[in-house]
Amino acid sequence: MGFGKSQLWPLPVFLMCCLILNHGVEALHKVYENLQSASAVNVKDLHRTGYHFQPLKHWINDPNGPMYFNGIYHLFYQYNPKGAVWGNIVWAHSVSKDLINWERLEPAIFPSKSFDKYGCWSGSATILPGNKPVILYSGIIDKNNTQVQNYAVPANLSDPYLQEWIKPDDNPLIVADKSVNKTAFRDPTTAWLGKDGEWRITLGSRHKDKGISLLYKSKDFINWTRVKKPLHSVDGTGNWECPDFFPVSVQGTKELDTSVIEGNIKHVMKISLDATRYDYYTLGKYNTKKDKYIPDKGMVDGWNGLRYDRGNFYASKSFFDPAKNRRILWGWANESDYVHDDVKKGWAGVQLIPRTIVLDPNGKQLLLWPVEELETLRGKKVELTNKKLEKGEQVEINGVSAAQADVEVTFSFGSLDKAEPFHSSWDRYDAQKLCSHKGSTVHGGVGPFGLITLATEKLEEFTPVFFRIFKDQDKHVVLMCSDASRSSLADKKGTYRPSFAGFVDVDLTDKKLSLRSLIDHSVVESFGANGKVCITSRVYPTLATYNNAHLYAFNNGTEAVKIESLTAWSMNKPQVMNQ
Ligand SMILES: *[C@@H]1O[C@H](CO)[C@@H](O)[C@H](O)[C@H]1NC(C)=O
Ligand SMILES: *[C@@H]1O[C@H](CO)[C@@H](O)[C@H](O)[C@H]1NC(C)=O
Ligand SMILES: *[C@@H]1O[C@H](CO)[C@@H](O)[C@H](O)[C@H]1NC(C)=O
Ligand SMILES: *[C@@H]1O[C@H](CO)[C@@H](O)[C@H](O)[C@H]1NC(C)=O
Ligand SMILES: *[C@@H]1O[C@H](CO)[C@@H](O)[C@H](O)[C@H]1NC(C)=O
Ligand SMILES: *[C@H]1O[C@@H](CO)[C@H](O)[C@@H](O)[C@@H]1NC(C)=O
Repeated sequence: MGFGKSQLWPLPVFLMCCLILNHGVEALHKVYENLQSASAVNVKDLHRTGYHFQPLKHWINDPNGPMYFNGIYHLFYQYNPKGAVWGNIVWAHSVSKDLINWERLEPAIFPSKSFDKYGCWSGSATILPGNKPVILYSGIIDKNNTQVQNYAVPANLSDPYLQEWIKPDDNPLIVADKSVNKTAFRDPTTAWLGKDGEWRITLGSRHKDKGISLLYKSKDFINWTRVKKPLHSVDGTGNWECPDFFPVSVQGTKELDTSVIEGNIKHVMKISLDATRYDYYTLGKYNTKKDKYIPDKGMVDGWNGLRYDRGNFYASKSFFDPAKNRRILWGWANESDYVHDDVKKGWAGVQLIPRTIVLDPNGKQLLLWPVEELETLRGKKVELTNKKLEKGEQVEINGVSAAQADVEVTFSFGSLDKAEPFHSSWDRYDAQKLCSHKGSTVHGGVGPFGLITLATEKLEEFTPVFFRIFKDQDKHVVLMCSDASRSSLADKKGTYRPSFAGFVDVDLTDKKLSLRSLIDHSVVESFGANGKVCITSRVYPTLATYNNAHLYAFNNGTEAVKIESLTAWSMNKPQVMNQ
């Protein structure tokens, strides 16, 4: 699960935990006791999203227990019913028929018993044989943050919305044995069934600086025993949160239930690294005999590894959707402003647009893409084709609501000859650093070119999403950036405005690069090269808001680029009903 923010705050705070890793990275989790039950008086609309998932007010974090059951998608999420900062966490609950339009229900799980009195933290749903959903979640049992694993079941399986959940008295199901760290012991996954007929789950933990994904087994889902060796662990990565472990199909058109453990598949192991607050994954093989996950050769296992998203995206969780044979990923984007801004706004956090997960045909990474249902919100459309952009040119995309839009564009370029050299001193893993000094205003050879989102006419405020291509001996390096550094004129020193970036492992033989951006007031969620690199930025423009926001395509590279095709849509608001 994810906590609140790690920014300085002048009021006295209660320091909950502090981990210092051998890399010198430090993550401070602060709990704002004085604010966590300060109910929002006014909920500010400015910067609230139009089509992303948000409750009416207050704090949200991790998506929990997503599932499809009898024609309905369920989304639970960590929610503070009392304030706009982390605290008082319950499992809020919403249901949908299409992952886009939602109905809000009463919280499904909230502290009430000795085994979850101090908190109901993250967890997952499993549909047991006989079509019986069960939720596993982490309960906090004392003021020392001791964690246990509990289960909950629907009170009435005939209720199509499964509104009421029961936490049976034989909870907790799993307590930490002596060799396990009971305060880093949380976030159980969806269970999968082994060939021996036993269920397995994994959950996040640590031992000193080693990140661990503990493995538990059970015949009946009630009596769980720890498998001595963890499913996976990596030295020097610190605390692991919200692990996710699932198969992806190799060359398949259908994705797979979590219990598929053999066949033409690879396994994905995703970890939310508490120390850096990003979601990392590797691809590999699940050795079912040894009950061990083994990453493929060449995979980087740690904070230089592959990420679902290079920006504000954490504590994600996937589920298998049997209705459309796909795997769907939910991820949480926190705010990038200050705690006192959130208290003033009366809200904090959004769930990003659910994404499908498939294996890249190259077998080396995943491709993520917004679920097709999002397209039902597309309204007014404008198109642009065959538009050449010389160096320094930009073209405005008129006719759509630029603050609430979906844009798909394909750029092409005649030649890569002018690509700038990639210096050997640059860190191959630190795209963000490169983007921070090779931003959109720094002219290049091939690129920077891309979109300018949430912009004022004279670019006093703008969030560019763009590519830049470098030459590195016999190959090319493609940098993709989503740069928040000039996104807002709000005068705040030291505000978190990162130049999020990633390197795109893409074949450039056809001399084309595609980009899709979902723009939603304070969210810019972008997908490069069909979902090879995704970057989410949270930004707070002061002028480029509502009808004053503009959208452009631009080129600041010597090599002319062509917009092969660009389609932009104004996005409608989904229907969200309250019960
Ligand atoms: C919490 O930890 C302190 C210090 O280790 C200990 O004295 C206390 O008994 C613990 N409280 C509970 C409720 O476990
Ligand atoms: C269970 O849900 C069904 C459908 O909503 C309803 O008709 C029935 O009365 C419920 N049963 C109980 C015991 O609440
Ligand atoms: C156990 O976890 C807590 C919370 O992350 C941490 O402060 C502590 O150092 C951990 N202990 C060990 C031995 O890893
Ligand atoms: C729980 O499972 C373990 C391992 O299968 C077994 O040894 C133990 O007897 C079981 N306990 C209960 C109460 O059934
Ligand atoms: C392109 O470069 C010019 C000149 O440096 C700069 O004024 C402009 O803002 C740049 N465009 C973008 C999108 O950064
Ligand atoms: C989101 O907020 C920023 C700015 O406060 C922090 O730097 C990030 O660590 C935080 N991300 C998460 C996942 O909590």
